Amino acid sequence: MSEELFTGAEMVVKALSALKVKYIFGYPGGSVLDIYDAIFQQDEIEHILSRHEQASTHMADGYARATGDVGVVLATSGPGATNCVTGIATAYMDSIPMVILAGQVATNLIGNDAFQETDIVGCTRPIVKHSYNCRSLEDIPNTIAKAFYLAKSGRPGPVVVELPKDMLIPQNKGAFHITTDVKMRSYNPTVKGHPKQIKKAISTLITAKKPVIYSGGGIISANASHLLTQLAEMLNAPVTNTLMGLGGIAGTHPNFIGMLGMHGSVEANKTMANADVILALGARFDDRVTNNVNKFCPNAKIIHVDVDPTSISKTINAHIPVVGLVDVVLEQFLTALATANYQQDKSAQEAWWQQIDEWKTLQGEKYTQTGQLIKPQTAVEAIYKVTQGQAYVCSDVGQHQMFAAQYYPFAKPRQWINSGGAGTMGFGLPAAMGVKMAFPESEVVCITGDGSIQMNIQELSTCMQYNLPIKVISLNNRSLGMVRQWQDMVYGGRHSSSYMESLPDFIKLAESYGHVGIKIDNLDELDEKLAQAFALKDKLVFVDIYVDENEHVYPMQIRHGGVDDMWIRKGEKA
Ligand SMILES: Cc1ncc(C[n+]2csc(CCOP(=O)(O)OP(=O)(O)O)c2C)c(N)n1
Repeated sequence: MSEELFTGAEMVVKALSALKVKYIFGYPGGSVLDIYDAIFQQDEIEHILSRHEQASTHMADGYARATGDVGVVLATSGPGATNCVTGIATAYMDSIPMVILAGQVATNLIGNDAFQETDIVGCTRPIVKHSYNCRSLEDIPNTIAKAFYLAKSGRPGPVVVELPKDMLIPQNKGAFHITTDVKMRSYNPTVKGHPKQIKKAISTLITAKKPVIYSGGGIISANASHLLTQLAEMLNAPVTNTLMGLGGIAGTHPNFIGMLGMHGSVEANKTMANADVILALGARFDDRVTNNVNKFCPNAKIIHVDVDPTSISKTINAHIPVVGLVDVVLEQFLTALATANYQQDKSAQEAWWQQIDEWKTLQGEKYTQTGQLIKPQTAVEAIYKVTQGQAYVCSDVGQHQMFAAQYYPFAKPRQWINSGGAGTMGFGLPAAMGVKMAFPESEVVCITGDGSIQMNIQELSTCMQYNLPIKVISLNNRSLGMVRQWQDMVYGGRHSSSYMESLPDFIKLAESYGHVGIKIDNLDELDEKLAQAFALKDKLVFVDIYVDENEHVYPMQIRHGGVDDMWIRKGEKA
């Protein structure tokens, strides 16, 4: 009996099915119409039609961040593919597993400046983990399987697969073979930490007098939160999380001392600056954490655990590098501790915690709410209350993002979804849509700003089509608040292009897409109207909260200073 033959387009869909894909986020166009036709003729995979390819990438990204699975994007050649670039860069910066299937003109036209021809592999080369040009029909299934494997394994990241039109058309057919259990000789990320390094790390940790655990997004992507929490409790060590690592340990856990870095807590940054041992777990010492690298934590011995060896000692020299998957290395640490006969210096520990508690009081009252004009921090605390701390919180980029990070203590990993590395405005709404697709029964909130929301507001239409009852909450300060804050603090208050002198009526806009809009502009109605919004379980509600436009995000590291050189209030340093 002869083997059944398939078109390349059918193979794409069959491969995705074999890889257990549920959703493709995309937008059609000439070069990928055969794939759309193949999608139409099956019902295992659902295609989600965005209104802009950038949004498709953020949806796939949000889906990947919430589930840990690979997010899948499909775009046509040329402008469809280039519209994905910002989303690919966003995923790359935060190590998010994503596969982007990009159409391409037929192979005989490549290089001819053909209609909708862009070298998308070339365009995205610096912002992908890897990319593939499919040049043979039979290669399609295994190329896609490899792309998935690369996207998810080791340090995750986006992988582009370019599919020329002639590989997809009905005239060309081939046999379908796929190996989903991929092994690659040329790519073998280190899994286990080297036993000698584990031993060194453990003896350094148990003799530390002023230890701190600094953990990042790697803890979230490795599903290692429970191990981190266990280690912190065993060592009785304080834990600080990066913006990407929030939720890695519960925000209410007694060992958690807050976020560190540019807008980190006073106690977290002071603890880092004065520590004798820093255990960095799945974090990369980026500039939003370190401030001036030459002044960074001069007295600390640094243990750095990361699956990506190029991240170790990239900006800050590690005394004890440990290459391996952070969950596996944490298991190794815990086993070593369980079998080691050790005694920690209890009085040193007590003194260290006492010192940290004193630093906690430094910032005192974090903000003051007076009168009816709502402070953005008050709004975030009200959102925390009404969602009982259980919602998935997606954010855009700006002051609202930092207020959300500071005032919504995240109970669990993957609950906080934001663009940390790239800082992509326009990320919040589509990312929230991806999360809602993954967890339709969960409350999903998008905390946004009046600037950011306008960068992908067209997706309100997609939310209607797919019935995604997200709560979009805009902390509306009538300005690009974070830009204005920098202009206040660094540019003598010269507000160059940080005010949008015309804003839409967001309530009417939401209504025009078929959703509900609620405006809140005084404190007395904040809790009640938020409760009304969240009671509308089956509706997308756009809540437009008028907040104090003069508020700044504090604490804030002082530029070029050490990690703990901070403004704690307007005009006051820690
Ligand atoms: C795509 C993109 N363009 C520009 C910026 C620079 N930027 C960072 S924060 C910000 C202001 C954001 O304003 P808004 O969304 O209203 O939030 P707010 O700071 O007022 O809370 C800008 C312009 C960015 N991060 N992303």
